[in-house]
Amino acid sequence: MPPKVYINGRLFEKEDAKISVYDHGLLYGDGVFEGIRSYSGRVFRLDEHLARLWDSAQAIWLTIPMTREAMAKAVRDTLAANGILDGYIRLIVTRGAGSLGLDPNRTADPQVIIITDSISMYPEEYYTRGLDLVTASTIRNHPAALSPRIKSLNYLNNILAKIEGLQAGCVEALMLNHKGEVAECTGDNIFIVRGRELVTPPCDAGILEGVTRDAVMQLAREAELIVSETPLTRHDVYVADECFLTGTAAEVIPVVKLDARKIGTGAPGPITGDLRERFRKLTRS
Ligand code: PXG
Repeated sequence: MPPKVYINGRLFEKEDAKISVYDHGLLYGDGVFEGIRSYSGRVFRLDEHLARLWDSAQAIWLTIPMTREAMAKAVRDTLAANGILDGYIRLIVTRGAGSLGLDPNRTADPQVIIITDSISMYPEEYYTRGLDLVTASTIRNHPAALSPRIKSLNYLNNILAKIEGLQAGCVEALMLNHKGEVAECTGDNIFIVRGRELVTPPCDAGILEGVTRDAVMQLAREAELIVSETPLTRHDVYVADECFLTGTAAEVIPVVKLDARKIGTGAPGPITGDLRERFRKLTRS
């Protein structure tokens, strides 16, 4: 069955799913988005993703032209129309078509797009061996320039860091914030383990508040780990017992090297393994 894409309340065949070249989402990255997973027909933390989408829109003065309930229904209907049980959902709201100037008042209606597809996962060996990371020289957007808490269509900041990682042979790269602290990776949040303590940078370190990050902190508390949101330096990562990343696509993925320093034993650690297992149970039970 060819995929069907939702645009403004209608389903289009993939090749007919088109928006204007005058859309400010294309011209300026003026819009917001979400990446969501469906497991066995259940959408994981849809309310949290919609809350973040609405917060991102609010922060850029973009009014989403439907209710959250209608959006939730549209997501489920699009999954159903495509017969997808386990997959990936990309929700996009653009500012809409306008003139070639920046002025968003010259744009017409915001476009609401829902793409559902199969999920492209990291290969299994990355989970069993763990990832090597490098620190990108591109720092995360300064929160006073463009808050990393906004999941906007302008992802150049992350893409530049991703290219640096790829050029160094790494599929992810660590990004520091404007203070030189550890922020997050290009599409994943970062955690370290010290003894029975799990530490991740706080939201005001200039990060996206990941939905997976939140779920993993909750699981860690259930596992009776001490969980804290504390500013971290690269040194803290170098000397950690374990390190892992969280994200909608990656779920929980171990990190075994940063900037050619072996972390812990150099193999995925037991607490990472336990949290990965708990996350799998949460999403697949
Ligand atoms: N930080 C950033 C900058 C992200 O973009 C996360 C953390 C993890 O958040 P969630 O809510 O997913 O736990 C993200 C989200 C991709 C891709 O293709 C990745 C994201 C979004 C869109 C595409 O790798 N990550």
